[in-house]
Amino acid sequence: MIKFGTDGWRARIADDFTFSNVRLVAKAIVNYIINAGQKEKGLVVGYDNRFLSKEYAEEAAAVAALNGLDVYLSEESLPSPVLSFAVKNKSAAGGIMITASHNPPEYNGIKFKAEYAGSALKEITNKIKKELKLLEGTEITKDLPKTNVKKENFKKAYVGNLKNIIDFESIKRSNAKVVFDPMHGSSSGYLGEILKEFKIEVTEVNSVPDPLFGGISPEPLPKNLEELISETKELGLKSPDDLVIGIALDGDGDRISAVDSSGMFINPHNVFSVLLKHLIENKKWSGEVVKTFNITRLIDKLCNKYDLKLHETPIGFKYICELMLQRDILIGGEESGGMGVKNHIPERDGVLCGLLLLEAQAMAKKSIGGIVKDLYREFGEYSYDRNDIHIGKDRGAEILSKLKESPPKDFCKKKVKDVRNLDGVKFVFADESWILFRASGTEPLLRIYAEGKNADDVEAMLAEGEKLVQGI
Ligand code: G16
Repeated sequence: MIKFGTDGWRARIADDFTFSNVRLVAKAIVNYIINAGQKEKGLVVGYDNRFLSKEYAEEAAAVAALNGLDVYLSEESLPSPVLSFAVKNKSAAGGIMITASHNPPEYNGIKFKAEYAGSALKEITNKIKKELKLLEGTEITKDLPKTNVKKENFKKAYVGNLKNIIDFESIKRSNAKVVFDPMHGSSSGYLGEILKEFKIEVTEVNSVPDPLFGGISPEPLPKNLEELISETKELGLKSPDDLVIGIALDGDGDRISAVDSSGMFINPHNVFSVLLKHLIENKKWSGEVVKTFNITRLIDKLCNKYDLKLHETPIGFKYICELMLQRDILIGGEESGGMGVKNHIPERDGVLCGLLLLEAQAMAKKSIGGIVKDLYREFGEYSYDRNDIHIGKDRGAEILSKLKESPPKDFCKKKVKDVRNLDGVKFVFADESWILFRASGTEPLLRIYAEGKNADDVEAMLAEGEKLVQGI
């Protein structure tokens, strides 16, 4: 019943996600920490703005305190990367974050951030799963005393660190005008407040915490960003000479997408490409690059141009994190909008990436849309879209295994040049376009991702992909 997916455990509130199960998972994590000999380092606990997240966090904190750990519970809701940063800052054994991130409002979840301040790797979640198995049938007492849990504010230290990374003065001088959309999630009060501190003009939309997320899923996709798109466009018309940008973060602030002054959606592939160019050309940082299996070919082109080693991983930031722990990784990013950079934590961070985008615009003296157009001029256009189909887990697995066993020779009037199985099934075509079929690890969805040279090509591939899936 309790499964760790792409990042942590997620389940429907009051169905599987109950106080009793939260106590059980917290106890399994605590047992893992004790067995790892890290009890003395203590644990940090945080939560997002979802329904009962604060109460679930208090419960998890109480379980850890009862088992003799020093527990630091966040005073207020916070983005997941801020919780991860607190793990590093306090040299804690780990962090429990109550969040279901981008999932619909009826979900909640637990992400476990390990002592290195990033998502728990598979070997750790496997150990936690073993502990859970041992606890099977146990009921952890409710009404635990909450008095021996220390409340802390993790914001100051996190923001202080951002000031070491970001050149706020250059953003201020650039006449940046920002529209920020935290999607009613826990990054509200972060990006906006930080910018205001430096007197950078920012308008916030959807900033009031709402466990129903205004009726959408807090995933920064164009269909969920209507208000951000129209506000940014309006501001762009009013201030044609300024660097106007819209920035959206997901429900727990670890994913990003953006909008330019014309209302054009800047998807995570483009955000990743702009950041990579910025880190190399403007900040003069160096290192290797990691992309997940569903990221644009544009990253390959950029790495080739700058002579950077490129790694490719399955989907899930934990794979990028693993490489960040082992090697000198400059930047790692994924299609869902999770991106992390060096000199920080091995973790995706929407707040930091939003600030880096503003810095990129300031240093290039160009809007984000302008930077993306320059990239397209240099490397050709890359168009992208994704289609999520509601399909049960077993049916999804059956479809994927059929596609693996007998992939088509031709697809959408193109020859299939290569079939790749790093995560799901990917067909690659001679013109570099590709389509990927994969089961989500966070929701009961089959995702179809496609990249092509223009929007019509992508639309045709996605339509054909859906037909192929329905026919199996
Ligand atoms: C989670 C994971 C990400 C992953 C995303 C989508 O994001 O942490 O690494 O890219 O889900 O995964 P899937 O396609 O398996 O649903 P978040 O922001 O929800 O934690």
